[in-house]
Amino acid sequence: MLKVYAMQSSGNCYKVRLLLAKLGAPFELIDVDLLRGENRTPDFLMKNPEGRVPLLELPGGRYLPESNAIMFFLADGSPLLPDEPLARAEVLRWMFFEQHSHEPSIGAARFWLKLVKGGRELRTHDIDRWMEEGYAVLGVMERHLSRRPFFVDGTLTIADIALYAHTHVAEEGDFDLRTFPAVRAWLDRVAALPSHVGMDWRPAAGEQLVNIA
Ligand SMILES: N[C@@H](CCC(=O)N[C@@H](CS)C(=O)NCC(=O)O)C(=O)O
Repeated sequence: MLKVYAMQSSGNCYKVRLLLAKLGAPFELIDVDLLRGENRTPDFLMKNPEGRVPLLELPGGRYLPESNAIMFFLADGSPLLPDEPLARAEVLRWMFFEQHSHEPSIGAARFWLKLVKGGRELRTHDIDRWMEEGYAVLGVMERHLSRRPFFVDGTLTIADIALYAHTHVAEEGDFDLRTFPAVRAWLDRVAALPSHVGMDWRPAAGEQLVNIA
């Protein structure tokens, strides 16, 4: 069975759980407590030299880190990752955007302002930059989504899942989404699709997942 090493409140880890719920793939979830340094033990660093979650363990003992690489691997062959080369490249385009621009501003703000005790004081010097870059990112998403329902090909793909994970909790990082109606409508659209699960969701032991993808 697939194993996913993760922290429940991490947006990057949520991407993988949401995708696996949609694929109906059974998996074992292994909690890694970053605040207690469980990601920096010699054993964990053997699995992922970067010491980060999420991390996928495949049967046979191979490991794959990086949330978007994990999704690209798991979604292959499903409707969540198109076969057509240009559509596939567009999915990658938005996943690179997510990692290069979105996660370092919107994801980082939530991590430090919501999840880390005393994070606001520790990272005061970063807040203005996160806000400037994060609102620019939301503007890009708003322009794109004002003319289409999803990021690529008019249908849900892993590009949407990558961007949804941190955007739906952007307010926990002090972002105000009121002036981004197309982004808000897209968030509602994604959450209304079958087999959607929230960030709190974890597979119960023996739970039967239904493949809708
Ligand atoms: N680009 C990576 C980022 C992974 C990442 O930064 N994970 C955080 C949790 S959200 C982590 O493990 N931080 C612990 C550390 O860097 O020591 C991904 O998308 O998976």
